[in-house]
Amino acid sequence: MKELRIIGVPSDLGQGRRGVDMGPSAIRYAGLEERLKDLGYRVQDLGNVEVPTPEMHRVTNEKLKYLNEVRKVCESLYEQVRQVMEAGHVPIILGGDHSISIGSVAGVAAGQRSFGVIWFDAHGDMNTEETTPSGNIHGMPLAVNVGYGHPDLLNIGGFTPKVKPENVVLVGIRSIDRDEAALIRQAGIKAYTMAEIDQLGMAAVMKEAIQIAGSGTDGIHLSLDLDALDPMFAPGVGTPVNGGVTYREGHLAMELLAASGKVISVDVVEVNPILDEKNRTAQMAVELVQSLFGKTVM
Ligand code: NNH
Ligand code: MN
Ligand code: MN
Ligand code: MN
Repeated sequence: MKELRIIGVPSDLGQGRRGVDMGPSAIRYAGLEERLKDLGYRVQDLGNVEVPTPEMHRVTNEKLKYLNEVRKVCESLYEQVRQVMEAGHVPIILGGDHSISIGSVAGVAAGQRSFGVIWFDAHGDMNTEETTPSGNIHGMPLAVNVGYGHPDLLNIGGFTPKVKPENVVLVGIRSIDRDEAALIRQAGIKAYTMAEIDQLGMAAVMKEAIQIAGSGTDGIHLSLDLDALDPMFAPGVGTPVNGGVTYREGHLAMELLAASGKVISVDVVEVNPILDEKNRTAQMAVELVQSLFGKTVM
């Protein structure tokens, strides 16, 4: 059985609302390590990557807020994830806002020749400096991972792109910016909207998603943005969008990924304890990760 390694990244540099920097603590407090040990895994928590506080820095580029700081955090995370991958273990990266996935996917790419990505999110995260409505880098990580964006972000790890767009799938989207939609199409990334999940069912969508990310590759990285879930089940996120993935749909998706046996790494991001209700969203995150690592009823 694979060994699991937890890495916390307490960053809120990539988005506008404070609090998501407390995500790693909230997810740990919800019992992540113990629940994974219950499933029979050997688990080690490697602690947190060092992250600067936004108050210590000034925004110099309104279209790429905290670019330098985000880059540094992602470089440290890249290094850690690469080492975990090279040791043959499975990294579980706890955010933090979604900008950290620039570092985690870079690390996975360094340790794994060929892989696909399933990006579970209400948003596309396919903005660039040219298309961003907010200047927040958490709206850009998927674009960077497939090769679009600022050179400072593309160059993390010294190579780009990190993953081939034909092995990338978006699942759960329902809030896409206009010019962002054009880039998703141009890149050729398969995207399953909530409407398609309604029509086809989550089982069929995940079957196709696993096919796209997993066939002809050596594994799948799951980037799990908790705002993919409906705010009813995950209220503690910075940018909630109604009409999301239900509790059971979320678990079904994770269960199908577990059954595929292809998951090599995972990000769990955007949990904001300040906006949460009694740590429900962090608990939801832990439950989803349990399903992802094989928890079944009996
Ligand atoms: N698309 C918007 C932006 O780029 C919002 C992104 N927010 C997210 N992404 N939470 O997952 O600013
Ligand atoms: Mn070891
Ligand atoms: Mn996201
Ligand atoms: Mn999102």
